[in-house]
Amino acid sequence: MTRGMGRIGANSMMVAAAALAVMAAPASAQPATLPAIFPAPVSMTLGQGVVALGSSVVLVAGADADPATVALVRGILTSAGVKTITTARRVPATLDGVYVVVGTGGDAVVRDALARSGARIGDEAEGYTITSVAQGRGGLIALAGRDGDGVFHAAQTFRQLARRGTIPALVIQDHPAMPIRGTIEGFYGAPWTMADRTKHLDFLASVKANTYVYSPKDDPYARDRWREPYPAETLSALGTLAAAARRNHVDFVYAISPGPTVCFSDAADLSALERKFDALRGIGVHSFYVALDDIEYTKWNCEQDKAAFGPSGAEAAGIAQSKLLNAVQADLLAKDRASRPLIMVPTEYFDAKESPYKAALRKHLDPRIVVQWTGTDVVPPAISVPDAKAATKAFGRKTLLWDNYPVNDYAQTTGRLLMAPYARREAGLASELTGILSNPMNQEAPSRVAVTGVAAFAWNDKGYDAERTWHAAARELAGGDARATEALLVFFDTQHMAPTFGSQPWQEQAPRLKAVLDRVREAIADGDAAARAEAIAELRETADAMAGAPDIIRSGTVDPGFAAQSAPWLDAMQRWGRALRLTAAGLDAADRGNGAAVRYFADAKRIAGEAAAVQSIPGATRFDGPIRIADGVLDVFVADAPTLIALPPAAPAR
Ligand code: 14T
Repeated sequence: MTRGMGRIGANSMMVAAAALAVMAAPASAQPATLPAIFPAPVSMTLGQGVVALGSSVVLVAGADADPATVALVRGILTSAGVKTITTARRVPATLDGVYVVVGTGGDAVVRDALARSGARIGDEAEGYTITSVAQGRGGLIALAGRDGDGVFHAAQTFRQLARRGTIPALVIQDHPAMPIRGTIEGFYGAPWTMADRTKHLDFLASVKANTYVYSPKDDPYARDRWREPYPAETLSALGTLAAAARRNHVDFVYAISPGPTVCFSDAADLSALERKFDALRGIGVHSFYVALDDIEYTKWNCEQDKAAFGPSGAEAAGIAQSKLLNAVQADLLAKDRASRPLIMVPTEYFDAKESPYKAALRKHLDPRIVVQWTGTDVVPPAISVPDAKAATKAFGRKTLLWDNYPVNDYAQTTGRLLMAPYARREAGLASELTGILSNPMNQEAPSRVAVTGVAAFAWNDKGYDAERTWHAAARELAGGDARATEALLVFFDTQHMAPTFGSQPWQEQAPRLKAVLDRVREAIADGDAAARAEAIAELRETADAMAGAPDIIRSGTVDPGFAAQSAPWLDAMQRWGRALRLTAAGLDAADRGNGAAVRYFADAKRIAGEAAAVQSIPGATRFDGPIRIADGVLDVFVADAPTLIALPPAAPAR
């Protein structure tokens, strides 16, 4: 636990104790408890009493409050069971009901509402303050943003608070640690569908992320045929997406990858790039990106570059790329004063080692241009503050981390979903990074497990708890249902292993399952009869949970997109669960000297064979192949089990 969380904890205990004393009288009264909010807010302090939302609420929107955010707050209230929402322009001194005030600190009604809790809005971009005070039978809740984004984030936190129906008196002060937080659809293989992307943008908003980069490697118009205009239909679909992003306070960034064919010194190619961006600007895109990863940078694509920049090589490539991108940056600003800085990923994106190429970028690339980098490797095992410091030094500016997690487009991820907690990024990185973009999986909904962690870490790296955020992601996908949440966690455990480009994985396989299987091995090897029976009983329950989880996940409580995109994994896990159940029956029979053990083990082996043969959906993921379920842990145990205990003679066949 970090120090930040500790402080919230200690505070809450003292204040909660006080609240309890005030409210102790009726037997039905629940103590006010500190809510769990993800991303973890910077600070959250309980006050005294609670505000029950009840059936009617008065909504007071500040004059400058964004109507879309106000509509969002209305929706949240309705979902929380509020039947009647009336509006007012002021809040009475003595509360005669529940008031919800929404707006920025520019509005007196908002400032006055905060003042009743002695709170004010901080200066940080995207920051917000939420206060709730209980007074008599009424209450006042203020959702106050430092800016429009801040009001929107306050509403997203309010969504989590309002689920309880009863909101404790509290003060939340919050703002992001990193200015850029989100995802880059930057993988190889089947791109997301427009429907996936639309849902993803809603999801990003819910975890207070603010950036989505469109950069699927398999969009021909963004890479191989980058000079050609988009078909009208695709362009219009991208425009719809950009509008969905805007509604969600997410910056939609369009990325182009001209590297495979570009001629850096050719004015016609600069024009082609600008024309492409102009077309996207025309449909409402205001942020742009040039990707120069995974290209050959030691030979020119045209003779003209040799004349302009000299013989090809890493340093010359750095100069040529800088020249082109600086021109693009200047064009963006000339056409749109409010345009955000251009973002780029360099050709050397996978380490922070000093090199002639990086020196050229440092020296020549417009300092306004944001540079991405993936860590100490393409898929690094961890990212530390010193790593990021080295990148700042090498690229001559704070970098925007491109985190290749949970992307599953490389050979080592064949047959896997990567659904371990987002871990091993050092607290303190916010001071060395401008932000983090996660490169997700071909599967959008399963990617949310890790991306929730990325967004929460980038929002508050010092208050981030990987494990609790992981649980929160499961709860969210399960629509708050406890049984479905547990089923998802059983599934995530079988997809816990995170490979790297090296031979050692950076996250271990199936830690929960392994602990159970280890206990069985130990009890059988060294335990007495009672210990063996207990361990085998636990194994049976674990197997039942695994065999039963897929039906729960497919039943509709969990996001249907999640079940569809993980279909072959759920199928395989169900079969593995049955194989493990038969293995438990075999061990139990053998332990009792029952000859049926042999048949149980044989059946387990057959079902395990079927489970191991389940294949990925052709084309849905990069590198098709057999689905892996807790591989190296589960398959090994099922194979080993019959050898752990002496088998009684098989029951004679009848
Ligand atoms: F630009 C980058 F930061 C980056 O990571 N580029 C690609 C990315 O599109 C891909 O999804 C990711 C994971 O496979 O890694 C990069 O692609 C590679 C890099 C390699 F070194 C693909 C194969 C490689 F051998």
